[in-house]
Amino acid sequence: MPIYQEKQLQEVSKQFQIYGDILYAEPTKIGHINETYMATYNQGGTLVRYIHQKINQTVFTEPLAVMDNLMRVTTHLRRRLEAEGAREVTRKALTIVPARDGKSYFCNGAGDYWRTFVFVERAQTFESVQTPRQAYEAGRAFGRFQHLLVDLPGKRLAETIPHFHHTRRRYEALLKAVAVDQYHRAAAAAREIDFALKHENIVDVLRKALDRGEIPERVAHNDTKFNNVMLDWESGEALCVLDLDTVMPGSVLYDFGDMVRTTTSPTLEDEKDLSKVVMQMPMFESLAHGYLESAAPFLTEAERAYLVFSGKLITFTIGLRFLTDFLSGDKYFRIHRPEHNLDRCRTQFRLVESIDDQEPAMQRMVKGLWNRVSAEAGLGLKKPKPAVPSTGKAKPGSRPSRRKSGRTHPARG
Ligand code: GN1
Ligand code: MG
Repeated sequence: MPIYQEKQLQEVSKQFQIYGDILYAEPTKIGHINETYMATYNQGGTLVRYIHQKINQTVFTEPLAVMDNLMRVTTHLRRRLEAEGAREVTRKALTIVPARDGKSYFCNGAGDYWRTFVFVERAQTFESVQTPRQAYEAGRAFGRFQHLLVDLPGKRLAETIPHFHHTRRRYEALLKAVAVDQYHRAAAAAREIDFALKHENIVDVLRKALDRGEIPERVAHNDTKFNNVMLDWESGEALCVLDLDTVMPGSVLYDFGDMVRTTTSPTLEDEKDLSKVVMQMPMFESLAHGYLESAAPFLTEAERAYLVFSGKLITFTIGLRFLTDFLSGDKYFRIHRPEHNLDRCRTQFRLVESIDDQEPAMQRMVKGLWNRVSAEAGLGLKKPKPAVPSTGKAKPGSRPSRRKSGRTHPARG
């Protein structure tokens, strides 16, 4: 990871409308793509923190489009929250600090694009889910995010990474990497390649449903990893979601799928002991419960029908991407050890198997939860009756307590 010299970062920091003297800046290890620093300033005797981030232009080739999307999305979120009378809005939607010239970014002489965010204090992110309550909060946070953006005004958002969740294209990219085998790694990944080939039958399902209009295109986050959710130290509640560079037209199912991938297994994304990788039903139940509660106002019956499948497909798709990157010399995802991307791929594929094994039970769970959530919404908020008829027994989903406090570790930015 090319770490910026502190002196250079100090120069960058001066370009933003921050009223204080920078004391120090530390790189944060979160995320595989951008370069992120948490900087501490002395502002009139009080320490305040900001995030400075350099956009990875190999991945985001149109940084201006990224920043334009980001401004539109964060402005809209803030307006909607203010209209609701929300408190602590700067903890609930990312706030972009303008550059000295009023732009949302600073571009230096080398052509690097930097942006600055207000640091959300007394909150933190986690790499893996510790409790069902956290899974519930993640589901609720992203469902709410999607809901707040349903009426985003203006033209269609830019596609910051075209065909981002286009599984067929990801699959073709893998085939190409296998054929070229530039780094002579295909032999080491023979089992994983075989797994990918055996699952070709799932690659087109969501794409086709979108193409025939069965499910709508919507503004989606597209990178709903659990570590992109900020949880309040005290209440454990989700405050806001981070990492908005891939917010663009897509499907809410891409988001739900990536939540299943990152909240239901107790393991990290690169766990080496595959026996520990498992889709845990209580986590899925809480995740789906939180999500359905906040997405109920807009989610269609067809979207609900694909929720479980999306978990399998997106996990598979990210697995394809890790595998392709491994075969292609680890050019895309930052790695911290040899074969890191292969380990990540193995974890994804193991999780795909685990979801596969439990798919019918997960489907029943979603149906039961929906019956409950929509009935509650119908009683309390006078929502329309659910489109899905009540079938069988509704599972008694454990609605996690909203009171239980979260862990109180220092935030890492
Ligand atoms: C990347 O940088 P990070 O960790 O937020 C990637 C996601 C992957 C994820 C896998 C722009 O996200 O699509 O799911 O790694 N983001 C981009 O951990 O490619
Ligand atoms: Mg990201």
